[in-house]
Amino acid sequence: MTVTTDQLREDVARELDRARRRTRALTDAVDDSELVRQHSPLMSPLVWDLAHVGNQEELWLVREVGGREAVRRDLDELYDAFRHARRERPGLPLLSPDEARRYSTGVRDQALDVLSRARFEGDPLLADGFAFGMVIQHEQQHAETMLATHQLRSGVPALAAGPPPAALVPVAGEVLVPGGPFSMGAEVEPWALDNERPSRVVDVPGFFIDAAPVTNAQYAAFIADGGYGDERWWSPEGWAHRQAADLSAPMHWRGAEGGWSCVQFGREAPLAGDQPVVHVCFYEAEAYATWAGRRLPTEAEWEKAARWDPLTGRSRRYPWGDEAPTARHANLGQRHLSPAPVGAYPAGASPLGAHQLIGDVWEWTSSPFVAYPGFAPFPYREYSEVFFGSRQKVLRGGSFGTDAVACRASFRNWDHPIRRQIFSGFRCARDARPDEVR
Ligand code: AVJ
Ligand code: FE
Repeated sequence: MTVTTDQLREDVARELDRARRRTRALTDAVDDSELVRQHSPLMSPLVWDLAHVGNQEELWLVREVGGREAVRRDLDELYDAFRHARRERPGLPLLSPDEARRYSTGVRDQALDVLSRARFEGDPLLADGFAFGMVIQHEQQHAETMLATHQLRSGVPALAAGPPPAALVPVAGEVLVPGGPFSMGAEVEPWALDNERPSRVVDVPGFFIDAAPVTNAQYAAFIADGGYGDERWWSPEGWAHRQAADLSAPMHWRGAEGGWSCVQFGREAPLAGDQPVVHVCFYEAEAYATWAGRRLPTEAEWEKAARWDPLTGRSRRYPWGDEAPTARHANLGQRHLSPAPVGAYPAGASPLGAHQLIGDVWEWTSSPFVAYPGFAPFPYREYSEVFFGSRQKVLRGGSFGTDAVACRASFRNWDHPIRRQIFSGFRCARDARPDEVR
């Protein structure tokens, strides 16, 4: 990056502050008794996330970068995600909400002092402010996790936001992505995480991908056609899970055929047919695609559709170019508490005409989460490496709950194929026949 040290410091301080305001908004929205409660065995109590983001910031910015004394070494064990599964976290002797707030604020004061003295040279951990960027993305990732916890909570609604923008253009059908090589993975992305690297050239045969994510109305047609009862559309594992978990509609849908509503952050409303479907697991996405005579895109296909510029052959940072996301480009950053209707972001479309690849819903791909060739863990194995080969699936593109700082067209998310408490949707793809590629 060609920014001055002062500029970088200013950018980092602003992003740290934005992340903390988001954390505080999500945790101040409910009273303390709710912060310590577990709303689902899939999720931590919010008070755990609150102190965990502070603990990671202490480990990386205060101790590692700053070379300073521990603030609270005794907390490392409690807030280590690998020591305690989420379901066990409410039983731990966690900091109280006030203690957690004070702890994270104390760490932040020290991190800002470390920032004011940081040199950003020599040390790869500090180049372009990477360690700060990593901690900022970490806090924003937990902000999305905390938003998913809010979605699982019952009781009086605690969060509010304006409705998403209306559709501006009609978007339907599929777009052809011509076959050929493209550069996959992060090249010049200063805050790209280890699993996005190294970039390499991948040859992707021609394929078609949907111009938009699958909508609620489209998904309801699959249900109406008996999709959940027809084993033909499901993979063997998918069918076994569909039976065991008794799936019959996306999570948070209520009612029945013809009269669906959905519950979002404690408010029930009629299902918006033109919004991307959200809260489906990988197996549901896969079954829909098979029913539709299609398939899920691979991770490489998704990234080529999102980044490849047919005019220059270059890979962009985002579908619309290299410019950071704004409110015109994508539904990101918890500005709205739902996906936006298909067609709401024409300014965010790719050169080939694929819309809403970034924002709205995370999109399941058919690819397992594995290392790119030449991968090196950086700076810690537990971010990505320990999850490679764990049969988790890659999701791409970010959701309405994802912050822009933790979202780009090379960004890789992953989860178990049964998970649907996350803001997950999908779009379909298919091979191009030889006569279709010319
Ligand atoms: C990349 C979203 C799968 O939440 O498990 C947070 C991000 N890693 N703290 C997760 C993460 C460590 C991670 N995901
Ligand atoms: Fe974490």
